[in-house]
Amino acid sequence: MNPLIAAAAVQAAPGIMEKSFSIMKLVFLTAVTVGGGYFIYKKIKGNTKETPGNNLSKLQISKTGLSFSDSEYGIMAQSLYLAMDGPGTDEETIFAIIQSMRNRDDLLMLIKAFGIRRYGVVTSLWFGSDLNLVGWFNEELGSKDKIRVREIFNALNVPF
Ligand SMILES: [Ca+2]
Repeated sequence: MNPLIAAAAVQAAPGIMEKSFSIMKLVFLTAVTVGGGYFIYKKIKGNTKETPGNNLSKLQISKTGLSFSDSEYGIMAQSLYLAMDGPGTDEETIFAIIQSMRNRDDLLMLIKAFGIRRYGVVTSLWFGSDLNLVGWFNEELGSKDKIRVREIFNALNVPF
């Protein structure tokens, strides 16, 4: 090697090392920032999605104030499922049912009776995701109907 080029390379080496080190630092800091930001975003998003159906086993329902029998909640939950499953949405049935809930415990029982059901274009196959009633409403209803549902839920002290 030409001694002059070799000398230049030796001189340049620390600069190159320093440069690649600072690029690595930048990559690392970017990863930490983006990763951390995403984590916080998921945390906040997850919190705003906290709805009663998220943990069905934790639902505290007082059975003394219920307006319907267990099997009636089951029938209404099934009617909601049929109103939403497959193409289209039967909003009329959905609102008729949720508007007949007279108190918080009624609505929680309905959510519990609905449970977690597979939501997808082709249901009961591998596609889609397992959603509670709130999740199904969010998938099936337009924004105006969601506002109506939120009003009904919130009037019964149930988050939506
Ligand atoms: Ca549908």
